[in-house]
Amino acid sequence: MTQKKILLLAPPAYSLKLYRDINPLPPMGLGYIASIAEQLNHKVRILDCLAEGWETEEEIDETIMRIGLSNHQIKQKIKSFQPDIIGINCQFSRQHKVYQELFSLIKKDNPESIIIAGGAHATVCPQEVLSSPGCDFVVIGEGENSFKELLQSIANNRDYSHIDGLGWKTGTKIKINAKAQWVGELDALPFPAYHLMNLELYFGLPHAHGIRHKKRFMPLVTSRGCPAKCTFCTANKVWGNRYRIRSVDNVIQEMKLLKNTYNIEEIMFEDDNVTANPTRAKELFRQMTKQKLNFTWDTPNGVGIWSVDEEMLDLMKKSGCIKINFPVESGSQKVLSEIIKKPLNLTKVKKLISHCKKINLDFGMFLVVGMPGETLSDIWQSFKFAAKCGVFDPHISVATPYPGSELFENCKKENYFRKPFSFEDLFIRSYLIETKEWDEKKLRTILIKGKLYLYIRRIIAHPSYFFKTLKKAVLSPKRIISFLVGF
Ligand code: B12
Repeated sequence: MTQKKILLLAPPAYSLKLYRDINPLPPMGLGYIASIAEQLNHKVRILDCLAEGWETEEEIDETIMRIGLSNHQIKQKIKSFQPDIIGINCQFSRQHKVYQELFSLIKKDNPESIIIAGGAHATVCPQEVLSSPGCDFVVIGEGENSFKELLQSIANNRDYSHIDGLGWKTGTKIKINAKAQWVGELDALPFPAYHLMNLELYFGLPHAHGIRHKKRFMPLVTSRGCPAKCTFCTANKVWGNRYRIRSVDNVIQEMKLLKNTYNIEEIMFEDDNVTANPTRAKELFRQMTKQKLNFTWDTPNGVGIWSVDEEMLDLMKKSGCIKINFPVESGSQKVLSEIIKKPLNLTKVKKLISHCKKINLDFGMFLVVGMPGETLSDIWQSFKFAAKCGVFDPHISVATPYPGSELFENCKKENYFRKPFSFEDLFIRSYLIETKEWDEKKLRTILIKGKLYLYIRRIIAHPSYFFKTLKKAVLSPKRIISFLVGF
């Protein structure tokens, strides 16, 4: 097979100017497909334009800036490597314009190169991505097998039209093979190509998908998919409908690589649901302790609470877990079961939180408000539920319909979008929808009232908190400003 030069690229990103609502993280998806390309003996490089250009801001308009390498810098990097194939990670629908920009920019200077898009956005909107000038192929969902077959076809000048989950162009027509096949045995996959990532760029950032506690941290993915089918989530589009796990041995091997080769001290499990198979999860945490891996770790995406019990919490704590997030989403069992469709019984949550307090394991709670069908009194129940559990600062998102989710289809069908849908609006405080129960104003009002209620409940539970915040405010007025902005 002819050896090709392959550049895998994580694009720059648009962010709010007010505060950076994006942060760099070692690009795991590109790491996996880079390893596949290396197995085929291609010459591979990974370029993370966001991390490499983290200090570079370009003003786009009054509210938006672009962070990352400039177009000129990207062109220079491409020129110096002269790749035959360029793979682009198109992860966020909100960033779709950056992807379009890159396709055109790269193709203009390198008309012979082949441009392949993959990632969560390319998965849910393959037609839109492929219709952008410059993009030659789209790989839908889990990328390893389709990418491998595509590289083999390109290198051997063979037909690729049979490849599972592949989108391509013939003249002006777009063809898409639906994604139907998934990796059967995750242990058979190579580890991500960490050696191709400039890891020092990420180390020491205070925020990387949540607060980091140690300088040298890494994301790690031990399973794919989630057995739940929450209506706002699109995880199943990328990973299919079956929850698949890596074996404990296989994960421990990767952990040892991270520890011994890269001196990693902290791990963030980026699984959609690391505990969904409790037997495997418990054994993993047992082995992390037994083998003295000594990682600090957390689960920024939260875990399926239904799969957690007190024994699991003990094992987590013992193996280095620093914080567990409970994605409760709603304090109304009706909303949870009938609207969000999460298989969680709320009666479990309070008991687990009490146990966290007992063993001194920090915890957080995720809530989502503004699901169609939810009433203002349902939303209020969520605030009350959080307070009852002793969680006074839950992370509250406003329901946002992402393409590919059941929620998105429902909002389209029932006309819940309050203005024409635009990819740019896809972030958690964009108030994209309204129903007959509420509109943006009512949601904003109830959010402020809810936060105030939780603040007061906190002071009732811990009167010293009031004096602490007062002291902090006097010592650092900046804090009081950010507190008010938070409101
Ligand atoms: C880590 C993460 C983040 C990090 C990203 C850090 C970074 N700079 O990359 C942070 C915290 C910043 C983040 C932010 C947000 N995120 Co996020 N995030 C994730 C998460 C949990 C993990 C990504 C990951 O590493 N996966 C593991 C790797 C192995 O999978 P992968 O990247 O998908 O790669 C595979 C395939 O996609 C494919 N592939 C990927 N790239 C390529 C390229 C080529 C060429 C090929 C062939 C194949 C290929 O092959 C890979 C191997 O199979 C995913 C959920 C998930 N489980 O994937 C959500 C996810 C990507 N995020 C999502 C969302 C919605 C957001 C936010 C909008 C939420 C918000 N707070 O508003 C913001 C957007 C930020 C912004 N301003 O644009 C959605 C995206 C949906 C969408 N269509 O936009 C996801 C899919 C979650 C979900 N279930 O809905 N996120």
